[in-house]
Amino acid sequence: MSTQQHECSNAMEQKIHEEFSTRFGGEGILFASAGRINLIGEHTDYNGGFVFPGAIDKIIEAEIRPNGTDRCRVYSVDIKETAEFGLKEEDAPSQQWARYIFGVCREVQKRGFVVKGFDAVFAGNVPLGAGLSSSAALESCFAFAMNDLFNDNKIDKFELAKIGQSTEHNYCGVNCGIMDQFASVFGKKDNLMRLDCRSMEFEYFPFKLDGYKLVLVDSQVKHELVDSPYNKRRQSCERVAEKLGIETLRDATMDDLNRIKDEISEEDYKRAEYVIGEKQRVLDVCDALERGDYQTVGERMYQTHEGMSKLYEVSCEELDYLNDLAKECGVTGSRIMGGGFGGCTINLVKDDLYDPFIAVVTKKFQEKYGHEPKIYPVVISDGARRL
Ligand code: GAF
Repeated sequence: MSTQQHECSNAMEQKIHEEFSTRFGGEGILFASAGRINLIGEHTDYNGGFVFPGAIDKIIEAEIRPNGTDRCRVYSVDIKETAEFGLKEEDAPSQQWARYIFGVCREVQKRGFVVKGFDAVFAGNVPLGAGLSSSAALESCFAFAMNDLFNDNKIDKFELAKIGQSTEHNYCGVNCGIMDQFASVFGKKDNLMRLDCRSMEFEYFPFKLDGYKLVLVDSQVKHELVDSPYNKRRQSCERVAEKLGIETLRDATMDDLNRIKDEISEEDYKRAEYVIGEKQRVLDVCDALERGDYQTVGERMYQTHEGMSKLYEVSCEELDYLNDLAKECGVTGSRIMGGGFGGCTINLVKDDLYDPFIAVVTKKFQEKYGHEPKIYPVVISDGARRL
């Protein structure tokens, strides 16, 4: 962890603890979980394909203590709001942020595990709406805590990730795949993870870039997946898979798709074409990384951007502009990251190009859109944990 991050997290812990002792007296136990990046493999998770994420040093921390009742009292330091709720289905809180926590509690209970009343204070430094999965970080932090505090850690880690995913489906209106919660739960310092979202097998890839850096450039166009076209993208893929008589697009080839071209809409065709290409790109990037072939990694990243922009149509003007700037500066690879509709580009930049690239992108973006993009160097870190 960098010194800066450590100080920041200490300041956050201190603030959390002050609020906890003022509101509830005494102290609780600290838990944390992380946001994530994804090197490549977008919108492949719910299609049974591969993803290649890692947890990052942007985290959510929560201080939690069982309170001996059947009610939960939670204070958000960042939003400066309290939510109080019971643990039955009809007790859902009205605030969206609190529904993530309530949903986690309910999903733990639905699986036959225990949740009792607790008091909690939490804060985070995962930028909201930037495509870094602040919601998965929140879900994983509380899922991990409920497992630790009330269930002797009997719930396995995949189930913790699924608890977060089901929370999105059942309490937040987003029909997401498993990538974000998986990354947030399984994240390991200095390692990316290649996950096969059909078999759920995964392997850690030590993340060492020789002569290159990864950096996120945040357009600050807020991405909001709730009630978004995200769910529509997923429906397109499911329609095509159904037409092909397969479970997911993992098993589809371009030949298969072309066979049914006349029976599906032009839009569904484009969505499936993107997914079929993206499945292969993840595998190509993993192989290329092992050979130290950053040129190929970068090319695939640009191809993903093109596909997400033109075929999957989840980009926006600002992100396309950031991608163009990266290309103009000679950046090795750049693409929109995460679900889309705003947020960040992820950029693979040669060490000696890093400073000039950041200077150009900051200046030109500011000139065009009236505000600077935010820059986040990527530090691959641990996922959910008790501190
Ligand atoms: C969002 C979703 F939550 C993930 O499941 C994944 O589909 C991603 O968009 C796109 O790759 O982050």
